[in-house]
This record gives sequence, C-alpha cells and structure tokens, in this order.
Amino acid sequence: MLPSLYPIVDAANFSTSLKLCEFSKELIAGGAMLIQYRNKKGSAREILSQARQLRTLCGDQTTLFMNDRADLCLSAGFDGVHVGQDDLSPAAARIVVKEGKWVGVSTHNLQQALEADTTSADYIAIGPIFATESKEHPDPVVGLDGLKKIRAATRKPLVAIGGITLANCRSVIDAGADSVAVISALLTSPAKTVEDFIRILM
Ligand code: 3NM
Repeated sequence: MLPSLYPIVDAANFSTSLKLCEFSKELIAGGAMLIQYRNKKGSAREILSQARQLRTLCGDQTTLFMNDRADLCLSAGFDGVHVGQDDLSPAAARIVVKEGKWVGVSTHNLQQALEADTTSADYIAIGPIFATESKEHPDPVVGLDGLKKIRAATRKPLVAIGGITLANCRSVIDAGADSVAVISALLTSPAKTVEDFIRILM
C-alpha cells in the first residue's frame, strides 16, 4: 500500500548532492516512508551517483522510487520506477524492473488514466490537480472534480500531484486520492511539514 504522503525530491531544487541528501534526511526524520527522486537534467552518471547516496542514507526503511529511468532504478537498488507519458510504457518498464518492484505512471486526464488502468502499473498518478510551478509545461489543471471522475474509473491506487499544500491536501484525499505527491510545499521546514501533512492526512 502507498503511504498517504508521497514526497518528491527534485534535484532542480538543490545546488549540491549534499543539500539534496540533507533535505531527504529531514523528510525521513519527519516520518516520510517513501521518496521519489526526480532529476530531469542530470546525466545518467550523476543521477546514479545521487540515487546511490539516497539509497545509502535511507537504509531499507524508506521506499525509493526513481523518476523516468527503469535502468537506474535497478542500478541504484531502488524499489520502483515512475514513468511519464513520454518515457517507457508501464509494460516496457515492467520488463526491465520485473515483478517485485513498483511501476507507477503519470497521467494528466481521464483518457490517459483509463489507458493506464489497462496496464500492469501498480498505481496511477494524476495531475496537475491544482496549478503548479514545479513542472515545465504542465498539462491543464485536472481539479478535484476531474479527480473524482478518475477515481470512479479505476480501482488502481491514485496518487494526486500538482499544487498540493497543507491547506488543500485533505480535499484531495476526500476526492478519492490514495496519496498526495508533493514537491514545493515540503521545501521549507521539511521535517515539520512532513509531520503536519501526515497528521492532516491520517
Ligand atoms: N508532475 P508541486 S505536476 C512533477 O501533472 C509534477 O503530472 C505533475 O510539484 C503532473 O507539488 C508536478 O510543487 C509538480 O506542485 C508537482
């Protein structure tokens, strides 16, 4: 089962690997059980190096997902891979990571979610629920009503993403999401903010 809070550590927000690792430690200190590592700009070598540092500091207690790259998920000893609409398909990612690891897929509307529902993906991410500044060229906002329609269309676990904050996260779970994925709202006081999210989402 996915935890209700799905923090994403985006390398774009950190000037050094040390800062990225310190931030991740704070997330874990606050109670995060899962982290997705996202690095859209780094070389494969840089991504693998940071990912291995994350694996070491997290130990086996924290579930680690790799954004986009099924190969680097395996090389870094991560627990799953999260693919987008332009990455490997869930079926192709599954061939790489095999059973026993998680495969998640990003979707941005009902049609994509229905398509993802037919795949072997373990969960479907849907977004942006609200306006976001953490993604280049975001798709149109799905909103809570869009999320409710997607909830009705799939039994797979749903991870909602995009513009989710302490103030609106409860409404996202109430609209049917199993988990909320968050980037920017965790950047200030990460440990305390994780604690606050978890308390609200309980
Ligand atoms: N994917 P924040 S929105 C990485 O719509 C990402 O699939 C999205 O960051 C999607 O919590 C998004 O700062 C950014 O809004 C989420």
